[in-house]
Formats: sequence, C-alpha cells, structure tokens
Amino acid sequence: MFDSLSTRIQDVFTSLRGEVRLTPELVESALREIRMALLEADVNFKVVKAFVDRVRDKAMDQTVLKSLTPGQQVTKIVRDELLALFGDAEGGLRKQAPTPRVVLLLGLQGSGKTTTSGKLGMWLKRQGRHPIMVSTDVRRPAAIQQLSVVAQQADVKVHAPETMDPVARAKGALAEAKAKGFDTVIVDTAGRLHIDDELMDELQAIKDAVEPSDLLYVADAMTGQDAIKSAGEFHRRVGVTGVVLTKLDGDARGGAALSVVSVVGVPIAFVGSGERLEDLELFHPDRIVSRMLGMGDVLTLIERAEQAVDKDEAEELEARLRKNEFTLDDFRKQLKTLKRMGPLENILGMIPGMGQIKELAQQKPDEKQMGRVEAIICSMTADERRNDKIINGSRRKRIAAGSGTSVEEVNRLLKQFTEMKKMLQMIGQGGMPSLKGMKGMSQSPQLPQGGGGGFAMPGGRKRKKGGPWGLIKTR
Ligand SMILES: Nc1nc2c(ncn2[C@@H]2O[C@H](COP(=O)(O)OP(=O)(O)OP(=O)(O)O)[C@@H](O)[C@H]2O)c(=O)[nH]1
Ligand SMILES: [Mg+2]
Repeated sequence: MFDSLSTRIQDVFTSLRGEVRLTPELVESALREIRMALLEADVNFKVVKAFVDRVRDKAMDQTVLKSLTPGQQVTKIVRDELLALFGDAEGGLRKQAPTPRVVLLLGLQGSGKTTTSGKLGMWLKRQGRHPIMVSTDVRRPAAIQQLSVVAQQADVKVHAPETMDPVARAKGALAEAKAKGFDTVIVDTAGRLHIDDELMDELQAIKDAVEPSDLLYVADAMTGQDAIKSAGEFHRRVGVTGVVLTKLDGDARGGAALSVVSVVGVPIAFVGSGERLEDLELFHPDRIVSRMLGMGDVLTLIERAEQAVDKDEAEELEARLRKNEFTLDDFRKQLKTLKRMGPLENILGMIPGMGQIKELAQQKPDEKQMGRVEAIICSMTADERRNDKIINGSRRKRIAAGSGTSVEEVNRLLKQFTEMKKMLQMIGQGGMPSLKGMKGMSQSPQLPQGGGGGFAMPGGRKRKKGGPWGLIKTR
C-alpha cells in the first residue's frame, strides 16, 4: 500500500536530513518533489496544492529553518499535514446509534460491498456484537447467494425472506433483529456500473424504510479519483456518513485515501486490505501516515498478532520454553500463527524501517519456503518432532522424500531450528519475549532513529530494554 508514494516521500526526507542548514531554496525543491509524488499517487490536484501551501507556510518559518534539526522539523510538519488530510475522525462506526443499529453499504459495482458486509460482520462479532445481514441486491442473480456464503464464513446470521423487494427485505431484517435481539443490521445493496436514478431512488427508499445510522460508501481504492467523484455523487444524493476504502492491498497509489476526506467531506471508517474476511481494519489516520512515512505501524502489527495468537497456546509455549522443551511441533505452530497474521509482505511493511530494507534487499519474503518447512515437519514422525536429536541420516532421507524436498533442505531446517532453540533459551533466561508480553508492547511503540524522522509517535514512550522487538533487526 502506498509503496511508491512512500518511497518518494522518504527519499525527500533522507536528503533533507543530510543538510546541516535548510535554506528556502532547499525547502522549495523538497516541496516540488513532494508535490510530484502526491500528484503521481493520484491525489486530487486541489488537495495537493492546498497541502503544499500549508507545508510551505509552516516550513519557511525562521524558527524551523534555524533550528538544530531542520530536516526533522520539516518531516514533522509534513506528517502533521498528512494527518490533517484525514480530518480528526478515528474511524469505525458512529459513536451514537439506536439499537438495533442499521449499517447500509453502498457503492458502485464490484467495489467490494458484499465482501465488506462479511468483513464487517466478522469485525462486529469480534467486538462482542450480534450482527445480522441482508442482501437487497435482487438484480444480480447470484448476489443473494454470495452474501449467504460470506455470512456463513463469518458465522453471521442472514435474513433470507422470500420477497424480492429490496425495501421489504431490509425492513424484514430490521424486524427480525428487533424480535430476536440482534444489535446490528448490515444491509448490502446492489451496485451499478454508473450512477443512475433508479439505483438512487432504490437506495433512498431503503434508507427511508430502515433509517440507517451508518451509510458507508464502499470505494475501490484502485480506481483513484473516479471513486472519489462517485462518492461525492452518492453523498449528495443519498447522504453518506463514512467511506470504506477497499483493495488497499493492490497497487492502489493512495490518492483516493488522501483526497477523499477533503473532497467528499466524510471520514474514512474502515480500510479493506485483502480478500479474506479478516482483512478489514478500523481506519487510524496516524497509523496510515506512519506507514506512509516509513515509520512502521507497530500498533496494527500487535493487534494482528493478538488476533492470530491463541492465548492459552501462547502461555503453554512460554512454560515449555522456560523448561527448554521447545520442539519442532511448536516451531510448526509458530509458523501457522505467523501465516494467520496475513501475507508476510504486509507484516514486514508494518515494522519500522523494514519498508526500506525490503526495498534494499530486493527480496520478497518467501511464503513458498514457509510451506516447504511445514511440509518437512509434517513428514516427521511424532517422536521425531518431539525429539529432533533422533533424526539421523536415514531418517533425514526419508523425511526429504516424504516432503518432496532434499536432504540439504532438511539439514538446513534442523540447523535453523537448533539455533532458534539456543536463542530462545538465552532470551528465556533474561525474561522470555512472550507472545503474551505483546500486550505490553502496545504501550511502547519504538521508532528507529533516523528511519522516519526520529520523532516519537503520540505519547512517545521509550521501548523497554529486552522487549520482543529486540529480535527483529530493523536496520
Ligand atoms: N484484494 C482485494 N480484493 C477485494 C477487497 N474487497 C473486495 N475484494 C474483491 O473484489 C471483488 C468484488 O467484491 P464484491 O464484494 O463482490 O463487490 P460488490 O461491491 O458487492 O459487487 P456488486 O455486488 O457486483 O456491486 C471480489 O472478487 C472481492 O474478492 C479487498 O480489500 N482487497
Ligand atoms: Mg455485491
């Protein structure tokens, strides 16, 4: 997400920080670069102009130019102004709503409404809520079925009446929610290639019938300014309370995200970053900006980890580590946990400083390799997994054949495992970096010096020594 924009802005900062003294000319040339970067990322040109003007006003201030760290000061100004582009909304659903709350999802065809309905259902369940969903898309033959499938995956109840009248379907869902105690009704609507009166009338009728407190416009971030234009049109005609930006995992250049609030005037509520139902995040402007500026997003990373990690399993693992009982089975479980956190590439991007390193090393994290490691471990007997010491030459041959790998690969894995075990043992003696301990991490996000301007995140506390992230090299 925002890869090229992020790289370009970071380059500007790197060159600024190399300067001992900032002159108005240097600031001006940095601003030109930033302007180009934003325009190329498809940010609305009016938004870009206003943005650059505000940064210039602040950066040209004598106290900034003459300060000891002018480069960092400018970085901070850009960061603050990027944040301002998102307004001060914290994302999510509206704070106040009657029960049951009705959430209406609307937008153009294929933007991700139905998928987002499922994601939202799952997200709400995780918040301890009881959602029910209904499809009002009676035009596309398989649309109702599609929502049912998604709902089943999310383990959310669907209202499935006989009627093919969109308004009656939405009303029916609200009635069922009231009767059975569901607290949120998610209403999926039909999409259109283009905005037309018929669709707008239908949406208006549904809106009048069920009075949604949240009208979320689902926008495909990859379509850039087009998405923004139609968001404005939907807002004008039906009223929108928030935007869900989907497909931010693709090669969206970020322009839609950066312009939507200024142009349409409604906050971003959620972002979708993948096809899986887990891939919905509350929109946190500060985290997105941090990621954009290469400062990583430790908080999101921790949340992902917390969702993926089974608490009991983590505690059990910790106890075993203390007793030096870490086995290949545990190792495999850890790999699974890592996989549950989502594509490795996304995860790396959230680690401060990693964005750049990834680029430098020109190597993508190898998920296939992870699959091979799993295959190797799966080809071992239970005894072997419990005690790797017994895996001799002939066993290694058998395992390699069984997993479709080579003896060298098996050897390498066993060597890595032994090393990891040693390392864990060492850390264990000084306090295990437990997965449980990740909770505490959210108190202490750490930013690498220089990696992204060297100023602290809100509340900027220092990292505790020996915290789990000591394991991850960021430089
Ligand atoms: N990569 C990626 N794909 C997504 C995301 N959200 C939705 N999709 C994909 O986009 C396609 C369209 O999604 P739908 O949810 O069917 O879109 P829709 O708005 O309901 O479409 P209509 O009902 O035809 O208007 C599907 O293939 C989804 O898997 C996302 O965040 N990332
Ligand atoms: Mg749909």
